[in-house]
Amino acid sequence: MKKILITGATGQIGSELTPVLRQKFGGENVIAAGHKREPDREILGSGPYFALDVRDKQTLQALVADNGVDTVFHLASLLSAVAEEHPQRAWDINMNGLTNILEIAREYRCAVFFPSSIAAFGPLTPPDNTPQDTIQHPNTMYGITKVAGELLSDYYHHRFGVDTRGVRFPGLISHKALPGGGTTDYAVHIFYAALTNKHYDCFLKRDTKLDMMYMPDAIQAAIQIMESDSKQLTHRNGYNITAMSFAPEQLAAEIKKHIPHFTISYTIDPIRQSIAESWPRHIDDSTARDEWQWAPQYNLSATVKDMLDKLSHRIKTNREVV
Ligand code: VAH
Repeated sequence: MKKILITGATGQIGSELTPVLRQKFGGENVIAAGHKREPDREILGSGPYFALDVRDKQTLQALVADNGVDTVFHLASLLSAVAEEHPQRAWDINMNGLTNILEIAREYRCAVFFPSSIAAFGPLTPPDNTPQDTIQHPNTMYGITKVAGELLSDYYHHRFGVDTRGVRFPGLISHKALPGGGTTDYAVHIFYAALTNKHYDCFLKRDTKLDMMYMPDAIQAAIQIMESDSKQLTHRNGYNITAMSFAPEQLAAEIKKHIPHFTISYTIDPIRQSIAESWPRHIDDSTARDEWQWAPQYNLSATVKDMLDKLSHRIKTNREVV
């Protein structure tokens, strides 16, 4: 990796991956592209940024060609809940965006990181210790675009030799950028609510167990798989990875250890509840651990402690929350 393009650079993953890659490879060598006209100061001030719609193949191609990009982290995507509200737009952005990236990668010999998700599984998938290779029959538009994305990425590798790689991310917890329109967003919003008014009204049922991961582990996974020896990767796209699995009531109990008066209530959002119930409760990530030594660092207690430390500092210093 020498010259990197990150699409979706202003999103929940992109806003943390961009500074880490710029630290590692040099600001000028990491081009950030996002749908926002005005990203946050950190991204604007540390390297090149371009406003970009990933459906605009011409602009995307010019960015890759003019900058000699050799690796693309393609993060631009509509997430699960908003994709159920706007399924046709989700297919357009998620699939035509990916097709543009893969076609340009084929022409300019770029490696491509594609983030799949546990959403690539569905109600027929074994929900506990979900195997790497099993039934994938998602009943959400987001999940359909993730399965299709995994298959298309595999195809471009086998048919055209494009170096495509990817993981199935669980719900991601982060303190830099708020997630936009996901089903697991409760696991981020709860921290802001706990610190600002010691109460959170959760849109998922108290016992809805889902795989989760703290963002530093997610960033490490994305970089580690792209730096792995290609010969080690038999699965290539869509590696199961997770760090922990918990339900809202367990997360609330962990937060209460730090904020004793914190309380949680439940006002269920039927759409996001039904999406969550179609996903596995806990996936088996032994294949990623075997093939490219995946190893998360943050469990639930370490995540809660770091999130509360970082966010309370942010709220105290009143720094922008992107
Ligand atoms: C979502 N955060 O909720 C994403 C993620 C597994 C969930 O893909 O849509």
